[in-house]
Amino acid sequence: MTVATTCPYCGVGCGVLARANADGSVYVEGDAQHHANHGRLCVKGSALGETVDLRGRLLHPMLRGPDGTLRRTSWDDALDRVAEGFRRVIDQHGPDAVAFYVSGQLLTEDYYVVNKLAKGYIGTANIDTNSRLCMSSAVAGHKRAFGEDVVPGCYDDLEQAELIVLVGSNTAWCHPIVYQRIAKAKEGANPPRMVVIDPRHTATCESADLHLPVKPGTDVWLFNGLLAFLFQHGAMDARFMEAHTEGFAQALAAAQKDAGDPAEVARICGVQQADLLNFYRWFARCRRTVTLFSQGVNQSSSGTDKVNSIINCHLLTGRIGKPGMGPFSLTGQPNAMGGREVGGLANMLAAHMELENPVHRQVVQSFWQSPRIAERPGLKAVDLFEAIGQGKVRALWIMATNPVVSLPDADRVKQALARCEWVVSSDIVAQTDTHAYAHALLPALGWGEKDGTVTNSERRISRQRAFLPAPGSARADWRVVCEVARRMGFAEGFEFDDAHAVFAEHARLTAYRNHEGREGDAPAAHRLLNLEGLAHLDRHAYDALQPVQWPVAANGEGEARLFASGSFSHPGGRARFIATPARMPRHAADRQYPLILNTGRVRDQWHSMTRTGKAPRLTGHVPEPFVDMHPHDALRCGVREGELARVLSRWGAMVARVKHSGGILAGTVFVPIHWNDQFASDARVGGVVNPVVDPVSGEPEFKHTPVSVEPFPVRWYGFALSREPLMPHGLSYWTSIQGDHFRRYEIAHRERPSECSAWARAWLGVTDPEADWLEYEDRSTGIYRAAHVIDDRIESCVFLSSRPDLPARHWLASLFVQERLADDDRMALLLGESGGPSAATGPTVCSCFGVGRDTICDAIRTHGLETPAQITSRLRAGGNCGSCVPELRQLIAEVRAEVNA
Ligand SMILES: Nc1nc2c(c(=O)[nH]1)N[C@H]1C(S)=C(S)[C@@H](COP(=O)(O)OP(=O)(O)OC[C@H]3O[C@@H](n4cnc5c(=O)[nH]c(N)nc54)[C@H](O)[C@@H]3O)O[C@H]1N2
Ligand SMILES: Nc1nc2c(c(=O)[nH]1)N[C@H]1C(S)=C(S)[C@@H](COP(=O)(O)OP(=O)(O)OC[C@H]3O[C@@H](n4cnc5c(=O)[nH]c(N)nc54)[C@H](O)[C@@H]3O)O[C@H]1N2
Ligand code: SF4
Ligand SMILES: [Mo]
Repeated sequence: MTVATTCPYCGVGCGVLARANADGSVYVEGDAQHHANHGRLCVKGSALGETVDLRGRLLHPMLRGPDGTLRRTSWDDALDRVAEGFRRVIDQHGPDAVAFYVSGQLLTEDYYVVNKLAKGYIGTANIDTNSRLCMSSAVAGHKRAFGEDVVPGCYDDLEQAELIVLVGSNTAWCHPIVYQRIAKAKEGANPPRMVVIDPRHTATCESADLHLPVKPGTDVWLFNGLLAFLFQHGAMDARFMEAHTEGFAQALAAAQKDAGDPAEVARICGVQQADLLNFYRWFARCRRTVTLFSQGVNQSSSGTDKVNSIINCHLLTGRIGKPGMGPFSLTGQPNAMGGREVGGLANMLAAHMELENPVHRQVVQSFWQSPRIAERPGLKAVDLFEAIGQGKVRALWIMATNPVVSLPDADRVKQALARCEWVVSSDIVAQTDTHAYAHALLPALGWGEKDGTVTNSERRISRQRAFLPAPGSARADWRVVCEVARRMGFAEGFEFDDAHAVFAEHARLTAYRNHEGREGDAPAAHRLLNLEGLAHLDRHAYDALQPVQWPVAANGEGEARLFASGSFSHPGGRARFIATPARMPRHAADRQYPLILNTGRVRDQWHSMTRTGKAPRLTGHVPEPFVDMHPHDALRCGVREGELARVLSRWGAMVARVKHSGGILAGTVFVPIHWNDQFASDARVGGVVNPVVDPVSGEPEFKHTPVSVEPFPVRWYGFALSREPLMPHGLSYWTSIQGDHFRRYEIAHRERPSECSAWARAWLGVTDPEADWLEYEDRSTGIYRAAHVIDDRIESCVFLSSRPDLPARHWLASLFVQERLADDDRMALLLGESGGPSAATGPTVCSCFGVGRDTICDAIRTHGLETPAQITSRLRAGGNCGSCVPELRQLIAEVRAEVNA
């Protein structure tokens, strides 16, 4: 049966139609009825079917025994032990000695019950989430400006805008369907202008009319400068400001102080003054302007000020809540928004009520009928792990997040967890870097198995529905929380039969005494988050729920845009300008650490790769961890493209392959966040990142750490492809990559094995002297090649060289899908090159059809192709999900430049 569900990756929140086929495969396609995507899916969404198999899944509860190993146990035992662990710590050290660290990848129902358990029953607000690392600056900025955490606009605004500004957002790779909507609008009758503000030249810049490569961390200058410019040029909406805002004088004074002179702003931001003024003029002129922002804004020691400096410009021009305009925070995770709605952050209560507000506390407690209510804010993520390290927090339940990978100063996180008395992790996979420190593992239902709701960037609540059976003894996270709550003696509050019952309670709380706890009697004196129209859904209606944007009125209608009437959630109903004095990032580059480390995402991987790392279709685009640097810096550091380098900071170090994308500013380097100890020897960038946080939101400064880069000396390079997993441990460098019918290992080592043959046989596990073993060695050039063949089918192969220039992996990979090796293939294996025409395809660009860079460039050259559509019609590349279209555009430009040169 085909079900309509929602993609579990990014906050675009695309609708997916999914079905389990009789042969065990899973079919997915975009849901044409879903408003977020109208039938489209990006490459990650399209590959969802390849990620739901049970390889690597955590299927049963596990407890760590006295000998330190994890052993399977029954749910009863595990739940008793988890409850006992928390109870013991609370009895001895009080409620604030326990904590929950949860995730924007939980469903709203999961989030609701765990927040209720912590704040209403245990009585601690020590529940924080990975959304602290992601959205908390946006939340704080919204609250300061609007009085409530509200994204005012909707995706339709993108199609109605005249100007789209993307700040600190690699939308093409991280919110691909939003990007495709913008790209499509740009091909329409009234194409919007598009400006990208990002220190890197990313795929997102391919459709941009203007790219401002700002110096990292300088956005507040840029937007303060814009505010001053708009004021100076009379571009404000005085009536709107007068009637609906306050605080302008202070904000303007701060802006003029730092950024009154565009020449000075251009200098500080490191951009051409003419470009800066173009942007300012376009902004001044285009009433229908949407400013989208993401982690280049939020993940900064001035993240909240960055957000407000953007919103200030929208308030000045009255561009908010109306079609085609508004500040637009792009949500990272699929349900970061839902988590914010239920209050799953250490400084919130529930249903957009405030922890510090005594009326709100009373409202929530009386609704819950709970024995207590947390009275003061709990610890935010970075502080929480600090407190764990100090022994102040002694029991921790981690849910759907991988803090050893994703927190800053992540080696300290390891130390903290190692000290913690009682660490529980609920996850869907058995092995993660975090699980090495857990005492109990609880198997959760994953996407396709679980059932509930999520809210996307435009406030749209959609159902995730199950279409797969629960594997092993995995259970829904909310159910596990309720079981533990019951065992801790809190039965009454957690008697839910199904996800629907949880959702209904959450919806009722949003509507409950909604007008209380706000000063004044203006129409704004209520919480906008109100799901009144969903509070009385029966089970059937919940199952049939169509995607709807909150607030949801009693008649079930949602609202596309908020604040259109100019009435905001602050007492008195006015929006607030916030004075945002510009500040440089906390740690500056110095002689020892002269480069600035920027971190972020690549197109085809999701965070710590527990799901996307399984899909061969997704691993070809960027197979290995890399450090992207400017050739000048590489020269200075003594490292070369394709070789390995160590990236070091005051906090830690990691190793990755040097890359010159051409899109990076001198003085900065970029490292992706995805690789960790499950996939590489030493590529966890979180260990290098400084633990600086924004003073208002507590969000870490992930985009700005001073580092140095140095060669990682090795004597030989190599790779292996093997049908069976190999153990690469012990090698100086390795990355493990899932291929189609094989695993690939990129390796390097300090010492060359004295006997390559013996070493290779041992590593590939070929002990039988009679085995069909092909090998070739050239000692003068340090080249060694070997392959193991079983029944004429390739089983594994290994290639070593003293230089990183090894044969193309793509044609070797193709041998693994063949049933029989031809004689030519045997010869080619030993020669290290394919005889056939399909030889070098280059790294994957189009993951859907597996089309490589070299193939595409050849076609562009040979056939004089000029548009992505022409490439698609020749090679199919770009014709499915469209995620690679920005890169196709880039390749066309590159080939053209090459031809013109
Ligand atoms: N493929 C993929 N997509 C994802 C995810 C994923 O893991 N993989 N994760 C999802 C999640 S949770 C999130 S939060 C989003 C993140 O989505 P994005 O925020 O778009 O992604 P990032 O790569 O973290 O960073 C965005 C950009 O900020 C830029 N930047 C760095 N410093 C500055 C600065 O000082 N000023 C400005 N203006 N820009 C700066 C970086 O160069 C980078 O290109 O992606 C979501 N989508
Ligand atoms: N250096 C640096 N660090 C960063 C960032 C950055 O830009 N730079 N970005 C930050 C941001 S924005 C984010 S959002 C974080 C993300 O960082 P994390 O949250 O640590 O990353 P994930 O790999 O998504 O972790 C999700 C975990 O939940 C598991 N899981 C999946 N589905 C379920 C489920 O239904 N139930 C349960 N219980 N578990 C499940 C997965 O297997 C995985 O182990 O990283 C942050 N860290
Ligand atoms: S844009 Fe891609 S990852 Fe994001 S929700 Fe849509 S299909 Fe999923
Ligand atoms: Mo995120």
